[in-house]
Amino acid sequence: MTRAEGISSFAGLVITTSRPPISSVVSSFAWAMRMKLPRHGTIRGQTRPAFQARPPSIPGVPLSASPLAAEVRRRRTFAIISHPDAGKTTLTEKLLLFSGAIQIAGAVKGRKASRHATSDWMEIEKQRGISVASSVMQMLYRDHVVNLLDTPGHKDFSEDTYRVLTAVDAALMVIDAANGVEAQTRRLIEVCRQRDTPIITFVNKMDREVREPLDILDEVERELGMPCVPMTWPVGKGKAFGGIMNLRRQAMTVFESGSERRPQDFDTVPLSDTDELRRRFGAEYDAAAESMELASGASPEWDHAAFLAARQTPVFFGSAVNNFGVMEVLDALVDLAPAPQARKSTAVVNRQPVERMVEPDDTAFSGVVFKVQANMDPSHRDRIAFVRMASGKFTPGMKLKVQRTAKELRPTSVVTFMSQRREAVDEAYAGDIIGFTTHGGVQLGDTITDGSVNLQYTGLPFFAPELFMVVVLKNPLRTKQLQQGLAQLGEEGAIQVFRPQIGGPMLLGAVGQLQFEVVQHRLKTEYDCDVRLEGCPYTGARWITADTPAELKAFTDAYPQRLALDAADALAFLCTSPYDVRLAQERFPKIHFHLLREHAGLALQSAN
Ligand SMILES: Nc1nc2c(ncn2[C@@H]2O[C@H](COP(=O)(O)OP(=O)(O)OP(=O)(O)O)[C@@H](O)[C@H]2O)c(=O)[nH]1
Ligand SMILES: [Mg+2]
Repeated sequence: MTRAEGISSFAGLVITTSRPPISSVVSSFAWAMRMKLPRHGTIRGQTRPAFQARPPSIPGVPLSASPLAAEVRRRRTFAIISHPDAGKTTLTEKLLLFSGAIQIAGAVKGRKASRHATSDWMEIEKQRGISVASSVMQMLYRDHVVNLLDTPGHKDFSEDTYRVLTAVDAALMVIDAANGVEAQTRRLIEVCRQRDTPIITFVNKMDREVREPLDILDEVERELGMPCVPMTWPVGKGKAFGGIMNLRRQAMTVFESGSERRPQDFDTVPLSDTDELRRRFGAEYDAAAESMELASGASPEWDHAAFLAARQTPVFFGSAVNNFGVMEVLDALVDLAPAPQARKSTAVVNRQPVERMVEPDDTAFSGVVFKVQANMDPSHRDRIAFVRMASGKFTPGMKLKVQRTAKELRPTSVVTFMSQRREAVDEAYAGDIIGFTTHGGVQLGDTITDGSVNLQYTGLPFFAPELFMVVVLKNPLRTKQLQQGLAQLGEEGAIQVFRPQIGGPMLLGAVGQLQFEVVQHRLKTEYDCDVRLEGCPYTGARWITADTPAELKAFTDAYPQRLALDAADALAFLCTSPYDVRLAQERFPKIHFHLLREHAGLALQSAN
């Protein structure tokens, strides 16, 4: 295929594809799914606490359903989100510990630590003590299958976090009690709100000198735009942190520091025993009881349906590093968070796109690739495609199909994850995340089915990068390895890789500066390629489509120096200033300039 044919066939593909109206960058995440309002499940207690042990059933899934529905009902899939350093990875580790999935929790920071956090497995994460990529973990807890996704907080890696949010049914938002709602948390809240993702709030680091709980609650409420319902309430903070009052169990759990403790090791005192509480915690107890009274008076009663519709958030307090207040969150995830819901897909019938809701207990297997990760296991050196299942049942040996290319897949080993530890899957259902080895042919955003249905999920975004660097290889003999490394890291979405049409060195495009550092580091450690990154004049890119091949050709002939193909072979126009784009638009009014690319260029948003 010639270059011109490649471009026009790409353009043709886009034109025949329907695209949802996307009005803003953020709204593009509001992919298929909108939470269905449950018909039941509202819990209203007569007196506080209004939080009861278990909702009568999981809304949205009838109780009398098939074995498939029963499996769906016991699944919970959620992401842990927040600004950097609020304690997501620490909390993840403690959730894994309490569910029995790991024996000893690793520490996030500290180069001396012999054990690192399970979810921070990359070399660079261990060195810096930050999460660079999302990780997926599955655990069993109280007969429920809990799929947990730890996300990176740093804004430079936010594309990964946004992709994860398309794959979950609920979010656990971690707030650093000293800092309140920080900038990146605010952005993530916005994404959750666009998709009506239910949010559970955990206020962390109560063992530090932090802000007043009422103050934090007020801020969360304002930023979230939804009422908070406290489920636990702290007594004191920092050195005087006494513990948390559990409004559900009507007991106070007494704080003790240390990361070795299990939930049963903490002392408890009934809330009715006020004399004892006053004796042990003095003025701190009185102040806490008073502020709790105020908070309860100001917040609405617990309403499960409102929570599922993202109109209310339950709030928990604790100290993740001290294993404190964590069990309450794990129980809430099982008791309150929704089971997998129906997802909107598009099927092409008579060349026309038709919307269809796919129920999680539909028998046909379907799912979306929301993450690709190379070199998770140094001894394997392979690439894993992560699929969030939306419907059906997976069993080993099953044939799968990539909807975009209609190619068949016969994955030999399909796994679930304990971070980098993989276990063979016996069976998996909607909500589960399964991974299979890919040797190319699978892209981020691909819909995978068992071949019995014709549908496509959309909603996985790629943003036009704003930072660009040229890659210069220090040792030219490593060219092949560099090409392989860049192809694989580009496919992962770790960075965007552009091949200029006129040839010359590859360009890297990023949303944040740290992405460059990570890619440089990974090229060296994973592909043995020493590279230098040099500045270049580009400050933006727009993906290009046209209605006819002739129009596209006129444009590409006019700007041969400015065109590049990305990892999905989508054509992009590189610009050195916003005026560039405006000028090009004025010259070629029929060309479409897109700020967002969706999966494989199947749908694009026009720049205004
Ligand atoms: N004092 C105190 N420190 C905590 C607590 N929880 C976490 N930390 C510390 O906060 C730091 C950041 O914790 P992480 O779990 O790495 O935070 P994160 O949200 O995963 O950070 P990113 O992945 O980089 O966004 C670490 O040094 C933790 O030990 C807590 O309850 N109390
Ligand atoms: Mg982390």
